[in-house]
Amino acid sequence: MNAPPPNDLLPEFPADFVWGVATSAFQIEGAAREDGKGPSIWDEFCRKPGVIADHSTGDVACDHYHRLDADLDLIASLGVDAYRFSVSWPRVQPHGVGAWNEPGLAFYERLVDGLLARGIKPYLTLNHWDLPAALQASGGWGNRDTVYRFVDYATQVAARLGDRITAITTHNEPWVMACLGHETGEFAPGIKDRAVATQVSHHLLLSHGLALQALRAQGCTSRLGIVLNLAPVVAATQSAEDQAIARLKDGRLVRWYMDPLFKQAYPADILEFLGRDAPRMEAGDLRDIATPMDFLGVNYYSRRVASAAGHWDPHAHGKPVTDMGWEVYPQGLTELLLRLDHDYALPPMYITENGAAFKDQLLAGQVHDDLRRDYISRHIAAVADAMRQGVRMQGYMVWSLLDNFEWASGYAKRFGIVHVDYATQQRTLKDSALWYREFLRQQKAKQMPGLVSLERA
Ligand code: IFM
Repeated sequence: MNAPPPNDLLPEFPADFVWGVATSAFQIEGAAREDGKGPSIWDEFCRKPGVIADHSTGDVACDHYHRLDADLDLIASLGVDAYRFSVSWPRVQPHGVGAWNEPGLAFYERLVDGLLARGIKPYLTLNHWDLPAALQASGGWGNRDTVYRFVDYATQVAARLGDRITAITTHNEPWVMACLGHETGEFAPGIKDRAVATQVSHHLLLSHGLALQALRAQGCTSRLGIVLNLAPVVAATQSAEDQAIARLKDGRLVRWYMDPLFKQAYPADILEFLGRDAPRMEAGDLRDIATPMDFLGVNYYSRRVASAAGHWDPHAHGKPVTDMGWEVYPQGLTELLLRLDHDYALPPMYITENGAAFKDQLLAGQVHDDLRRDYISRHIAAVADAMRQGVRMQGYMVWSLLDNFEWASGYAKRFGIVHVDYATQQRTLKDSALWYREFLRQQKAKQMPGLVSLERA
């Protein structure tokens, strides 16, 4: 891997650019059955034999539910502006319909108030995949009724917390929920049916638009948006087959979500490809999906290389890869942002997730994760590159604050800038966290030299 840009070569970002760290409820909270929480589809999925690499569950995870104050102090110690977290729907509404669970709501209230007391902006995600299991029993996201249940849930959370939340994201990565959850079945709820998957994607998008309308109607002042996992998709070779596959994969990953959200239409080539598996829609759905947003969140990890010969393995092609086997390709982030900016009329964008899993070693209380530090700094440089070329970016958030439950990979893959010893739950700042903290300190020193020197005096 190339050397990262030294800190003093990373450009100065605007003073209002938001720097953060991100997590999600199921991946860190634990307390899976406490204080009235209902089961989610991930609680149930983890119990199926063979679906999680290390046979683990989210029952304890990082035990964040019981360590909230210490974890908030940890976040504050990094000097970030924002913390992106998600609310577990079954913790606040155990069955996804009907009664609300007061201890669950109170937990998130403590979380939000704790952030504000430490001067950190709360960025709340409503759905980071942990649908109440009771809703799956009646078809989950494949059932149009779940759309209306989600709107109820969104309005309840916003009524309770919205006055203190900077930004609300409806869904995190609908492509993952639809495709990995319902087409390949690698993720919860483990369904393998393309028609269901496309219907799920439509319902996720529709519920996003309707939730935005409902939140605005009730006077919610938080900024409202969605988070998509996006990547440039390039063909492995110039061959017509590879080009066609790249176009198809781009259509399913990028245009299938971006076009309805910003152009009020699904891409015609993908509708044709899907044929009988295309989603059933009602009049007005596309108009509702395209309800204007205040921001778009982009999660970026790598590019995709499409090949008619099957899976294109970056490692076999001599490319640097992370522990997930994903190519390290920071310039893909600049390419992606320029392309989105060119093809769509967008609100400002945030990088809501970016980071990497590497094999870390905790030795004498330290983790020298140079590869992760290099990854993060080179991606920050890639964001700056896009901004220099005119793209409106408002923030960058590292995935993830803590090592955590990496879905079907269990706890084997570590994405945190903070190491978690799962036996003791001890947290240790990795070198990447120390680097990020120093980078943010330098950014602020450049922007407010007077303030920083006064603080130091
Ligand atoms: O851990 C996930 C996160 O939940 C969603 N985006 C990608 C991350 C890394 O795989």
